[in-house]
Amino acid sequence: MKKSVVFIILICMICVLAVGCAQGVSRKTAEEGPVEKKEDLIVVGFSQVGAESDWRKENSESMRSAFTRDKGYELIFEDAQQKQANQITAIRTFIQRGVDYIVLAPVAEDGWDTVLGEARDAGIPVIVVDRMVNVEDESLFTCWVGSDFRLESQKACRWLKVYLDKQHFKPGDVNIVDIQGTIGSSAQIGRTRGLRDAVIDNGWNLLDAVPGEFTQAKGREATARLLEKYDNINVVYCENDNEAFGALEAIEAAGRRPGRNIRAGDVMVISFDGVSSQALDNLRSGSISCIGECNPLHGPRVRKIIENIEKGETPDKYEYVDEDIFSGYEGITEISVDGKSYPVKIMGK
Ligand code: GZL
Repeated sequence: MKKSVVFIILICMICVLAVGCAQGVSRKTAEEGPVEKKEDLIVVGFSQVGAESDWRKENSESMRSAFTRDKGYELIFEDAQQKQANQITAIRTFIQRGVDYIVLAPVAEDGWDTVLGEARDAGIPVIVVDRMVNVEDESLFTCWVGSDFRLESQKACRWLKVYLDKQHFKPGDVNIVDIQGTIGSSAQIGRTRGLRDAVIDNGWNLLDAVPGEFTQAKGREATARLLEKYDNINVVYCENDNEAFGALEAIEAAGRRPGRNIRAGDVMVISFDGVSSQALDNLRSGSISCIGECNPLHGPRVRKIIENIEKGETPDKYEYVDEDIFSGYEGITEISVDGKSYPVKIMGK
C-alpha cells in the first residue's frame, strides 16, 4: 500500500479519536458529573411534569425565577414530558449529583415510594409541589405545597348550582359531561370527585366523564365525541382552561353556542386555572361561565420553605394555597361551601 494512503488513513483515525474524546469529556462534565459547589449556592433539582398547559408554563416560570444565582441557588430543571418514568430518572440523577434539595411536581399520585426512599437514604429533603404523592410512609417527603383541588371543584359547582337556581332551571334537566385531567393526578381526582358529589347532592345528570389530559387538543377531541354521542348536553365541565379552549372549539364546530343562556340552548362551560388572558377574556364574553382559580406561583413558596429549613426550622407538612373563583356574571358576588363564604371575582367587560 502506498505510503501516502497509509498516512491519510492514520490522519483520519487520529481525527476520529480526537473528536470522540472531546465529546466524551464535554458530555460527562455537562450531564453526569457531580455538582461542583460554586459560591456555596444551594443546588435544587426540580422535576417538572411537562409543559402541557398555560398553568404549567406559569408554574415553571415561577420556579425558574425563584431559584436564580443572584438569590443563592443553582436550579437543575428537568421536564418529564408528562411521563413518571422520566421523573424517577430525574430524581435518581439528582441523587447521584448530590443536590441539596429535590423538588417534585408529581404527574400522578402513585408510584413514588421506591425512588423517594432512595432520596431519603441519600439524606436529600424532598419537597412536593402542586399535586400530591400517595405514599405508605409520609416521612418519604419533607412537605407539600399546593391547591385543595376538591375545594376548587366545590366552589365552581356551588356557583353553578346558585346560577341554575336563579335561572329556575330544573336540576333534572342539567346534563353534564366531565372532561377530566390527567388520570391519577391530584387535580383530576379532586375535581372529578367534587363534581360527582355535586351531581348527587343537586340531582343533576352526569352523562359521561372522559380524559382530556389537561390539553387543548384532547379537550377538543373529547368534547366533539361527546357532542356527537349526546344531543342534550348543556354543561361541559373542563378540569382546566386548556381543555376548555378545546371544548369551545368543539361546541362551535358542532353548531352549538357556548354561553350562560342555558334556556336558549347555550352550552355552559366550567373550567379551572384562570392563569391566561385568554381564559379571562372568555369569562368576560361569557363563553366560559365560571373558573375555579388554581394558583401556579409556587416558586416563592418553595423557596421560603427551603430558607426556613436552612435556618433549622421544620416546615408544615401540608401548605394549602388560598384561591378565588372567577366569573363574568355579575349576579353572583359570593358563594358558600361548608358554611364558609368565598367572594366571586367578577371579570368586568
Ligand atoms: C393543578 C395542576 C394542573 C392544572 C393544569 O395544580 O396540576 O395541571 O390545573 C395543569 O392546567 O396541567
